[in-house]
Amino acid sequence: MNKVITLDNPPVNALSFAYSEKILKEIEAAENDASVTSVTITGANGYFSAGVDVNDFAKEWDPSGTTVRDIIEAIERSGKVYIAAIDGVALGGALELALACDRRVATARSKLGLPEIKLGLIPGAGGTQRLPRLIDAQAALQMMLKGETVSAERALELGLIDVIMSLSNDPEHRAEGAPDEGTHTKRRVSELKVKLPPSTQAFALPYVIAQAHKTVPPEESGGLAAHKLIDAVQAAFELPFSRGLAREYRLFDELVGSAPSLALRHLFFAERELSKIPSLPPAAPLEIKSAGVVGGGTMGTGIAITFANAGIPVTVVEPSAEQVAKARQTIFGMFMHQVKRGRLTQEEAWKRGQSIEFSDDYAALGECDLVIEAVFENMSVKKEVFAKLDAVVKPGAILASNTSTLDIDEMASVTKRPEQFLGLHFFAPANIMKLLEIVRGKSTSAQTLATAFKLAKQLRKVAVLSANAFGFIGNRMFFEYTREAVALAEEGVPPARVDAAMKKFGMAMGPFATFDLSGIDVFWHVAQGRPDLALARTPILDRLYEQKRLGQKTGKGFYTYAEGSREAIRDEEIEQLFAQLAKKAGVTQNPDVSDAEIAQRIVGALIKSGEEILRDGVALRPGDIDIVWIYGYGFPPYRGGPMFHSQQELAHA
Ligand code: T1G
Repeated sequence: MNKVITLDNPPVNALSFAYSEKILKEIEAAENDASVTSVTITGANGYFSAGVDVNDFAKEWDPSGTTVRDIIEAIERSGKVYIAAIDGVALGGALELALACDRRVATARSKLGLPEIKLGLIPGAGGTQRLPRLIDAQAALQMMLKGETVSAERALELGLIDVIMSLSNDPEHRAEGAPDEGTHTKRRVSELKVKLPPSTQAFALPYVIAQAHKTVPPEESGGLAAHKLIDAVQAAFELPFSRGLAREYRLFDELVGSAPSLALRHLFFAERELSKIPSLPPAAPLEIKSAGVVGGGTMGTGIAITFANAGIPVTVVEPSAEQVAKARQTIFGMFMHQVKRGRLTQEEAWKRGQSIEFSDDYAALGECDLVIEAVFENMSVKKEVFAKLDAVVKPGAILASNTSTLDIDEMASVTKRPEQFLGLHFFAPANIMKLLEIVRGKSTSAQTLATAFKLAKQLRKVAVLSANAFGFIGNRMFFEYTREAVALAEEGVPPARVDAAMKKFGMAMGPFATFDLSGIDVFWHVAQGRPDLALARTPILDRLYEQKRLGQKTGKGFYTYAEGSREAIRDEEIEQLFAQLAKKAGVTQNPDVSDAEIAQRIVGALIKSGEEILRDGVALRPGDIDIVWIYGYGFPPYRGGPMFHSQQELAHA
């Protein structure tokens, strides 16, 4: 008889210590029941399982406790046949459990993966030893190094599952229809040989391993788990299964308490907290079936493509036929670029392009469910746009501004729908960057906010709520971050050295290179409007603006750029300009400051600004600020974000 064991621990059937205990008991019961010849393990709630409960890692580990490892060892010891019947996601420890079974069947919608590296871990329940035995070892290593999830179709191609089949919606009936071929034979993956790609001879393994280590970042720069993963897979190549498993367990246990894993687990939960807004009354989100964008510049076109990529028809409005034609050209150019890069098929690009309408008449936006303004960063221009929009757009529609700094309430004041008004601050390039700041005005309704968070998921954005305050969360902190960088340059530290120190700290890009990418004029205009900003009081911006050194767009900024190149070339003229300005201002020179001190000062300014933002209630939680800086400003994830980083620094001080 076949016994069905159903993983049923809502919401995602996570294999917590406590729940693993329950499942182990069910397996022991099946083992002790002679009438049971085979066992089908499946999942309820639309999931197989999301793997081990990540919350448990924060708990003190009780060695006598039960984990998924114990369940797997029981299956491995068993003489009965185990079938994993997968419907939905099977991730981490859950896929490792399935790998310990003799058969794996899955529905077409299933997704399978070992994403532990995204938590700064490695598979720690046999995955690094069984996966390279079941599928091509190189493919197995890449799958775990990227932490990628594969579709059922790809899993079948790889040999990760035996068959794709429809399964009864009722887990209890999932044994029926399982392939009876070999139903009666154990087929332990642990007994299989590691599957070397036909092109790789055994003597080449050390080279394969050495190459793999070269493809991942250094341990101190976020590569710790990756190097340990390669070590674990090397053990699969070189050692018998049980010794390889012991090596994996040791490497895994070394990572659980590691700083990068603590940081990445913090971000995992911080990201899932974002849409939980305390004190916000529950409200049913509206459906956004059509959208409009006013402004076809860099931001407007990126936003339009973001909606098209999500399958939401969008209309772009520009004031003249010439500007409409330019916006159309920009958008089709961006789609063609995606096709050239192989990220989109010609046909898909065409289809998405067709879902974008263009007009020079606001009336074309009349029936949109949402309209986003993305025009020049000037209050009176924006108010003019919203006054016109409020008159033509249907009453129930939501109006939003893509402003990156300006007062949302002042804009809403020119409309009759302040409760359906908010900020939706996208980051350039809007169709690439995952971050979206949702800015709540003083009258923005709970329904409008709920609609914005739901829309963000549709647009595959990570949305963070900000109160309506200058620069919201990200930019307010960025102005303090860059101010400290400028201060260091005024003290005689070349901008190139400041940037190099910040990249060494793990930032994707240094502050001065970011200035040049975003455009010096953007900061100059903001500074004109906010003389209270410390950055506004540094004379360097005025001098660069006067000299038309606006960054990459003019080939000169804090760096020089060769024609058509984005490569930043050190420019001593800038260092001399800083020296002149510093001399005039009587700034004490301190050129020999260390890289670590540079990073500490700049990140220190960031953290201080973050603390002020929390004090002022602009951000809800430190984790929200961390997510903004990870997804919007290239802060290194293995440090967990500026606020988590500061906590860790304090904890270890
Ligand atoms: N542990 C604990 N809670 C989890 C969880 C997990 N593994 N996965 C999800 N949740 C919670 C999440 O916090 C949220 O809670 C709710 O479930 C819904 O999640 C030995 C050690 C499964 C694809 O890395 O990728 O196994 O906010 O909002 O968009 O090798 O969650 O509602 O309170 O994300 O539908 C490896 C992580 C673990 C998978 C579902 N597994 N999860 O996405 O919903 S390490 C993972 C996900 C491991 C072994 C090692 C996604 C999802 P709340 P959600 P979703």
